[in-house]
Amino acid sequence: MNRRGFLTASAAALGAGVVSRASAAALPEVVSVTDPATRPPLSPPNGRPYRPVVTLNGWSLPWRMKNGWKEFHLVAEPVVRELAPGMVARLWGYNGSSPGPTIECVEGDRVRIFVTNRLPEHTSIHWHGILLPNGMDGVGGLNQPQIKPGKTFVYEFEMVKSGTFMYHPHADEMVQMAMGMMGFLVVHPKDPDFMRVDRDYVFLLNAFDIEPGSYTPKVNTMLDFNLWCWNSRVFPGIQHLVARTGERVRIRAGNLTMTNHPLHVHGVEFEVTGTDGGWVPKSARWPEVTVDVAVGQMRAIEFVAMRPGDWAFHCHKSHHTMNPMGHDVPTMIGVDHRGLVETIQRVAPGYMVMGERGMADMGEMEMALPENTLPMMTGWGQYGPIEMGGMFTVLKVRDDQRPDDYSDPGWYRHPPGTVAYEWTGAPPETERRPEPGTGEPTLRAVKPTHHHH
Ligand SMILES: [Cu+2]
Repeated sequence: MNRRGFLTASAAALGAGVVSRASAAALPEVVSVTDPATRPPLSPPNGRPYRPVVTLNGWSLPWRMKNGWKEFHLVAEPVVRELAPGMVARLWGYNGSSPGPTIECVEGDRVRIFVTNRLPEHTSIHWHGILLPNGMDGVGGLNQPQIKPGKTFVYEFEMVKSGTFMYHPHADEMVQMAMGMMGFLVVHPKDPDFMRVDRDYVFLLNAFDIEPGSYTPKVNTMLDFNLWCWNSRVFPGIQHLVARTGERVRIRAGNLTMTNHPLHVHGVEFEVTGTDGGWVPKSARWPEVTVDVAVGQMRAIEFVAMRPGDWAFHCHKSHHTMNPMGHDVPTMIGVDHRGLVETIQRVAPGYMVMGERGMADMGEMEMALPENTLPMMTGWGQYGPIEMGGMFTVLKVRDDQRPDDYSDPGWYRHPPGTVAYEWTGAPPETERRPEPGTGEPTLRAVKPTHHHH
């Protein structure tokens, strides 16, 4: 799916799937995108120049300039979102999408954001991390009256500092965030060379609880979510990231789930260069390969893509790299249950238990699943099933990826002699286990150094 629909055409074009609805009043037109393809970076047609970001499986909201104000129009509404091929969810979002479109502007911009509510209940929008007048902060009841269904409110403020921010409702929050209402907000530096990178990816961490076979998230779930998403997508539905060897890459992730996510990138070492509080000074950075993004936090990481390859990029909580499974599945490792399962399947087709050899069998098993349900572990690589779901994707670094080309280069062609290979000599002989107290280090005993041929 990653090649499908990723448009490399002119940067300003939003491409197929974009619908413009001319507004009767003087409101800015409503731009709506309903398919989950990653759109190319939206180059600014006017206003201050900046290097645009790429939203994974998302897009940036166009604006209009009016008397020196940058005007955006967000519409809160029910949406249908494909989480990965084979599953769609009925969510709430903005302008046809969940998450809503990314809003990009520049330090010093005066911004006017119209928010129209097409939900069945009231809402509001909070601009997470933005320094603004108190009455624009969007906490319903505290800073403003709620936006009733059918009404439009206007937010106006100046972007006083650059950085990485988010927007989300501060009204019936548990329901509205559980339904997918959120979006990314990037304020670019006034000086385009400040913190300049070659590629700048953004996405939100979000989670849903959708029963296998159903379409709508359970909104009273507090912790026990079963779909762990980046921008309301799960592997293998999450866009791959691409970079050219030697390029400087930034990835910004904001966490609007109810738990933390240790994000782990293979093949690089990175530094945290920004939070939702601002940019991190050079003297305060250190090398990392995993960064924990806590609830309500945003982290911007930067690295130089040094080594070509297909590098895994995922949350390090292993249950977050899986799609839904029954919670009552017993561990059956070591149990021979073949006869039993066949018997049960005669009366309950589709019945299964966790494999006696672990769960890897499920990566390639064609199981009978309820409709609109994803396999627990899925996605194929060039060597077989990847056995992942949820918060997992691939960072593809290539020597020949052209600058500003975001198209998928396919799987990495490993140079000969650089792939782990099978040992075809004699299998190991029985290992020696020295008696305790013999003084012989255990470490030596497990080394296969005493083979007789
Ligand atoms: Cu996680």
